[in-house]
Amino acid sequence: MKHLLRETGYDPKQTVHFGNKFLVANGYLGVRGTLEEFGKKELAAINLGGLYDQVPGKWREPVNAPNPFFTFIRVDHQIVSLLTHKPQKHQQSLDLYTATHHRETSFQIKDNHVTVKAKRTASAAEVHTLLLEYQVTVTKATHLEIVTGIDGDVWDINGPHLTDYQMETGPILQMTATTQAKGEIVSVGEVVISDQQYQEYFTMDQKQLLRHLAYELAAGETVTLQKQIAIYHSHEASDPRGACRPDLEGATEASIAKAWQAHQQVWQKRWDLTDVTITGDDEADFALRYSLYQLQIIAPHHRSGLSIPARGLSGQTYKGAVFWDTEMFMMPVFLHHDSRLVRHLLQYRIDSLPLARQKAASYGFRGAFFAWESQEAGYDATSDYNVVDVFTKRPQRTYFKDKQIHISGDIVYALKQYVDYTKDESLLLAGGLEVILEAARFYLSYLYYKSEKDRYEAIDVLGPDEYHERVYNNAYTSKLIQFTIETAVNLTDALAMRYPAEVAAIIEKLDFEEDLFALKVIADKIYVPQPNSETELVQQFDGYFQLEDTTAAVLRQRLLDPKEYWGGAYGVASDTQVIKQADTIMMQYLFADEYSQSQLEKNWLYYEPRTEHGSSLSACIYGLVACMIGRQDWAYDYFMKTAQVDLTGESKTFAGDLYIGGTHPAANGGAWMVAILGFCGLAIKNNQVTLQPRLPKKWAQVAFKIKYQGQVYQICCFHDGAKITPLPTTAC
Ligand code: IFM
Repeated sequence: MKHLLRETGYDPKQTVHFGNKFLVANGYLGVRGTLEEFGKKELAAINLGGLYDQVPGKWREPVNAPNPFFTFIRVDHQIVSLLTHKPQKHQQSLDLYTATHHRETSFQIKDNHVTVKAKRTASAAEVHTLLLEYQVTVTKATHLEIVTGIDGDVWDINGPHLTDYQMETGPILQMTATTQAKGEIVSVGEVVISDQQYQEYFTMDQKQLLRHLAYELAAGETVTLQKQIAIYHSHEASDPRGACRPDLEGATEASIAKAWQAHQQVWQKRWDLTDVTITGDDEADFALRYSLYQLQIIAPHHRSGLSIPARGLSGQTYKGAVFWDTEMFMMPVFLHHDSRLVRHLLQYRIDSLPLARQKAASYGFRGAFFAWESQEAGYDATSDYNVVDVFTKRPQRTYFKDKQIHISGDIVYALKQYVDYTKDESLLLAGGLEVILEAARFYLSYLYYKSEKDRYEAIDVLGPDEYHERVYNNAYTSKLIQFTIETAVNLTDALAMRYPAEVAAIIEKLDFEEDLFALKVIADKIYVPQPNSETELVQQFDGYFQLEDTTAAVLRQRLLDPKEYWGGAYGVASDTQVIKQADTIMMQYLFADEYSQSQLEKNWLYYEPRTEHGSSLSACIYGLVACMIGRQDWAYDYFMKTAQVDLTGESKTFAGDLYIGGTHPAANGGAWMVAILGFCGLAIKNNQVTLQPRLPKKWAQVAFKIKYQGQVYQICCFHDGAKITPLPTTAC
C-alpha cells in the first residue's frame, strides 16, 4: 500500500503547488509544504485555523503565525540553500501514514559534499507542538553554521496582520505578536537540542529572531538538531506567551523523541480505521489515500466548535472561511469513522446561531440564515463584490452572500444525517433542534405564496451553480427548503414523544408554537420543480431551458480574457445553459430515492455536457450519480479527477495577482464518497450496513472499515459481492 508521496529534483515553478501538496497539519494549524529556508516570497506559512484578522480596506482572513521552522545553513561563512545554490540532488516527500514531511538536499560546495536532511510535523497528539529534526552532513572539515529561529515576516494575502513583535532570546526563543483588529496574541516559542557542541549567538531584526549555532565539523561528520516548537494564541490561552513555556522548558532529546512517538501513535490508530485499499489500480489507491490524508490533517479532532475552511489549513484563500463544503462533502466520510468529530463540526454551526439570526434579520427575514463564507462564531465574510472585473478592474457585485439561502438547509441536512446515522439525539436537545427550527422559520419568512397556484415558491435565489444569480425556483434550493420544513415538523413531533419537557422548553424559548403550526400548514404546498412527464428532466430554475443552449467549450472560445468571470450580470455563461457545477444533479444525488433510474440517467445526460465543472465540488457528484445508474465506466474519470485534485494541482492558483489556490477538502471528501458510497454502494438501510458493489473494471477489490453504532465493520467489496465482518475478526 503506497503511502509515500515523493518528488525528486528542484523546480522553483512548483513551489506554490508543493506548498499545498506537501501540507502537514493537525486541525489546529497547517504548515505549508515549503522548505525550511523559504520565506514569504515562496508562500511559506503556518496557517492558524479559526483566528481571523482584518486590515482596514482589505478582506478579513485567517492569521499566519510567525514561522518557527525557518532554518538555513552557512558553509564556511557562505549561505547554502535552494535559494542560493543549484542542488546536486533534491527530494521532498510526505509520509501519509505518519503525517511527516521530509526533504533531502545535497550541494556540491567546491570539494565539499553537503547534505541537508529534515523532517517535520505538526503533532496530532498535542496540537500546540511542532517538531523539526534537521541534519547536516559534510564530507570535508567545515565551519558550519545552522541558523534557525522564528521568521515573523510572514506571507499574507490581505495583511500584514501581526504587529507589535516582542522577542525573547535564551534557551527558549520566543516571538509574540498582536493582530491588528482585535489585538489577539499569537506566541511562538522554540527550543533546540543538538548532538554536537556548538557556539551560539542570537540576531534579531524587526520581525526575525534567529539563533546561530556554529560547529567545527570534521570530514564525514553529521550534526543533528532537534527542535521543539510551541504555538498558542488568544483563542486557546489567556496568556499565549506563558502557555508556550511549560511545553518547552526542560525539553530533552528523550522528551522530543517521545513527542514524535505520541504523534505517530495517534496516526497509526487513525489509519487503522480510515484507510481504504483498492486492489488492481495503484494510482486510484494512492489518490484516495492521499485524499483521506488531506481530510484528516485538517479535521479539528482536538476541539469542539471549530470547523474546516474550504481550502483547509493550506492558507488564506477564500478568507479561510467555512462553506457548505464541510457539511455536504466532508461530513459523510467523517460520519462513517468518527461521530465525535462530526459533533465538533456541527457544534460550530450551533454556536453560529446568534449571527445567523442577525443575518436573517438584516435582510428583513426571521429565523436563521447562516453565513455563506463563515468565519469565527458564524461571521459572514462574503464580500458584496466577490469578483473583480478583468476589464474595468472594478469589483463586481455578486449575490453569494444575499441569495445562497440553501446554506441553512444544507446544515439541517447534515444534522439529520448525523442523527440518522448515530441515533444520538442529545445534540438536537443541545442546540441542534434550535438550528433546525430557526432554519425552517427563515424559509417560512422567505417563501412567497403564489395565490393563483396555491403554492409557496422560493424566488430570487442562487443555487449551487453560481453562474446564474437571482433565479426563481431553483430545484436544489426548493428541495432543501422542503426538506428543512419537513424535518423541523417531523423531528419536533418525534422528539416531543421522548423528551416532552425539553422540547416544550425549546418551543417556548423560541416562541415557536405558531410557526410550528404554520410550517405544518405549508409543508406540502412548497413548490419543488419535478421531472417533466415526457423528457423526465427537472428544470434547474424557471426559464433555464429557454436560455441559449451551448457548451462550456463554446463559451471558452468567447472569452476575451482567460480570467474573465463567467457568471454575474454579464458573464459568458449567465444567459446560457452552461452551469458552473452540479446543481440539479446534486439534488438528485441527495434525494436519489425520489427519482427513478431513468430520471436520474436522463438528467445526468442532459446536465453533464452543460457543466463546466468550474468548482472542485462538481466532478464527485457526477461520479456518484453515474454509479447510482450503473454507469461506473462514466464515473471513473470523475473519481480520478476528484481524488487527484491536490496531487496534480491542476486547478486555478492565481486570478490576476490574487492567490486563489490551496487544497480542496470538499473534493477529498468527494473522492471517498464516489469510491465508497458510489462504487461500493455502501448504505445504511433499516439499521443494517448494506453494499451494492459496481466497481470499475480494473478494481479487483476495495477494502475499508466503517464504524456504525459503536461497531467497527471490516468491509471487502468485489465485482460479484461484498463481505461485511464485524471486528475483531479480520476479513480480507
Ligand atoms: O462552496 C463552494 C461553492 O459551491 C463554489 N465556489 C467555491 C466554494 C468553496 O469551495
